[in-house]
Amino acid sequence: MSRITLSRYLIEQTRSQETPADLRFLIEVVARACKAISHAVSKGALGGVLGNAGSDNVQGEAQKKLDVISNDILLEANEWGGHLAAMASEEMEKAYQIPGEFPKGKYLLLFDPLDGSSNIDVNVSVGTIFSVLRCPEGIDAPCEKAFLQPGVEQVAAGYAIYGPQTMLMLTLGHGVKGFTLDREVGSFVMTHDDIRVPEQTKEFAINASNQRHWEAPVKRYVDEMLAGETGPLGKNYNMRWIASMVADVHRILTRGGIFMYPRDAREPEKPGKLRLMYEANPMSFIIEQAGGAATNGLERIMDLQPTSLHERVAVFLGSKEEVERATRYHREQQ
Ligand code: AHM
Ligand code: MG
Repeated sequence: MSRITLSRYLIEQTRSQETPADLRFLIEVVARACKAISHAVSKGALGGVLGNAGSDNVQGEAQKKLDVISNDILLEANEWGGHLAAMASEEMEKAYQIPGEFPKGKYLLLFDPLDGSSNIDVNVSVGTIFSVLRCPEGIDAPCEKAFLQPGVEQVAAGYAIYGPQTMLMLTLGHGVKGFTLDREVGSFVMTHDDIRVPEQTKEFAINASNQRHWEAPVKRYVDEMLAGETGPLGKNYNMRWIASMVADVHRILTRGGIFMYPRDAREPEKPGKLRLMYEANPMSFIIEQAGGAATNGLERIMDLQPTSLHERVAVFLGSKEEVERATRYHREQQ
């Protein structure tokens, strides 16, 4: 059987008129940038790319050299093609305007250029997460306000994972497709058609070192899972925590599970660690398109109205039954 590359998949999507040509081009450009990031990541110490860049991002986190390199790769790849109105990134405080010499398009691109960056220097999987929105009409220089659309407005989302293999997982709103990078040929090839998250699971992911800071519903849920088959859930659960959301979500897409990064008492003013617009929303879109669910403990993440570009949110996503249980425990607590 002939191989279906990402390009062929996108062209066929355009032919069936489900994907406009400029959106197809946008995804191809993002995929090309992800190949370049994969290449940079894989060089490691040989390429002199490990370690800190010596700067902080808008959230006050120390930027790694590869955070900055990945951000630059995505900006440079996407600024000239005429498909974007503006970009926003975890690594930039404000929206990035398309330079005046280039034409502008109708989409907004948001990304976390290198997610899981605490894992870079220890050679553990990291990734790129992206989300695509339409730019509201009549806006010439889209500022933060243009981006503040709920996740249900996303027209595409995906992530690249740089692990033992480099893969690109993509949704255009009708299911999730997985592509593996064939390094010899240089193209992404479809290897996972119609990915589905199993509805039930016996595996959960949470940073358990924060246990003393958790709210009561999370403590209850995790205690019940830890109680094993003689406990109220009647199952022996396994736990995994990679500390790269991309890698944890990828495992859940592949074999099920629930991922949790709850609000906790460390920083009461922040509703969680992860960012709504370029982490939680795209991952929620992918998980929902694969038959899973994603909430902030009370509401569907993709229904939340963002109030700022770098806003944080609590995240419970993955296998439907487990996300529903975690959400129910939060609602009962209200
Ligand atoms: P980053 O975008 O700065 O890399 O931070 C997000 C990461 C997620 O990938 C991961 O789920 C989480 O932070 C890990 O947090 P912790 O360090 O508490 O384990
Ligand atoms: Mg991240």
